[in-house]
Amino acid sequence: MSTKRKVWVSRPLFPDVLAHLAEYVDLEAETVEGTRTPAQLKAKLADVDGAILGLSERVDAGVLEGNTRLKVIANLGVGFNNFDVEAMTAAGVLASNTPDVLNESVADYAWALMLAAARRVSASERWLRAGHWPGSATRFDDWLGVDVHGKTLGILGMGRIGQAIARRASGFDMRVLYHNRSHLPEQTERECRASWVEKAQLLRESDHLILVLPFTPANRHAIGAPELAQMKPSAVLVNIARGGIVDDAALAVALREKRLAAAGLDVFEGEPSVHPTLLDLDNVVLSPHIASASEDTRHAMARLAADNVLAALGLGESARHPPTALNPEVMANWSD
Ligand code: 8YV
Repeated sequence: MSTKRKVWVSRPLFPDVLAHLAEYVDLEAETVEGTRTPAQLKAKLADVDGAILGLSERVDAGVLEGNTRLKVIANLGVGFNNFDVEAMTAAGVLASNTPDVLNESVADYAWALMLAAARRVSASERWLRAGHWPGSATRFDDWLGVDVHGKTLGILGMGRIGQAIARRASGFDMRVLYHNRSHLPEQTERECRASWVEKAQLLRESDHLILVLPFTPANRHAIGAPELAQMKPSAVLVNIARGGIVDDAALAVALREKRLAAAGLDVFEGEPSVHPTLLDLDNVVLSPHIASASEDTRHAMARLAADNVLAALGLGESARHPPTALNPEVMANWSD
């Protein structure tokens, strides 16, 4: 019988990362994407020392109940609203996420959505692909979007990703406003060329508003009908944070009624389902939660998740020092 620790990876992961894990542990890695019921997840976790999970897997007290073997679960994402960290701590399970390695790629993608939504990239491409161009020259006054350069960029949630988004704005000669619970240090504000404003002012003055908030119960529907009503009808809204931060039904109505020019959405309430009205509208660019999906960044996220698992199990280069643990204090109570 193997004396190696057992690790389960709940979704297909890069072969090099799996090979690295397999040097140290007895590895069971899923080869197809799939969702599991809480009971199935509970049964899987009962049988392993460590696991790497994705955002669609919710870890709470129920899933961990009676589990005396599990030591660590690494999340493949910086956001960890799928983890009840308190329950994990109570169960003696170390939790980790993947901060920082994705900041720049997610910031790039926020810009991609903002530019695509503002300049109607997706809608015009759909029109072209549908064969409408030949025989109907584009009119001079067709396909008019809104400019990005020289406008006011608003950022709601100014953590490390928000700051990376802000830094890109100087090349576009934009004014940058942000709202956050706390002000950034002056030095960081200077580097980002960003000024703190109240949320109401941010909503009123932003030509482009990018949401980068973590999902917490307090942030649910941080942008709903009342907030949308305060925005300029020419504004563009971008959500790369989490589904549920925007009231998608209210957004769909605002976009349909042209009370908002356009939106770029990478995350959705109840994803992978998308509000049907959003699917029908031409003034919204939609993508399937891929803001961090560059080759380099997804690799870095997977490696970081693997490093956390190995380290928590006392293996690999940083044994016992998981690099991005959310509750490192649990390790003090481990007997092995
Ligand atoms: C996802 C994300 O992890 O890091 C996060 O919080 O939302 C993304 O990077 C990734 O898209 C896999 O679902």
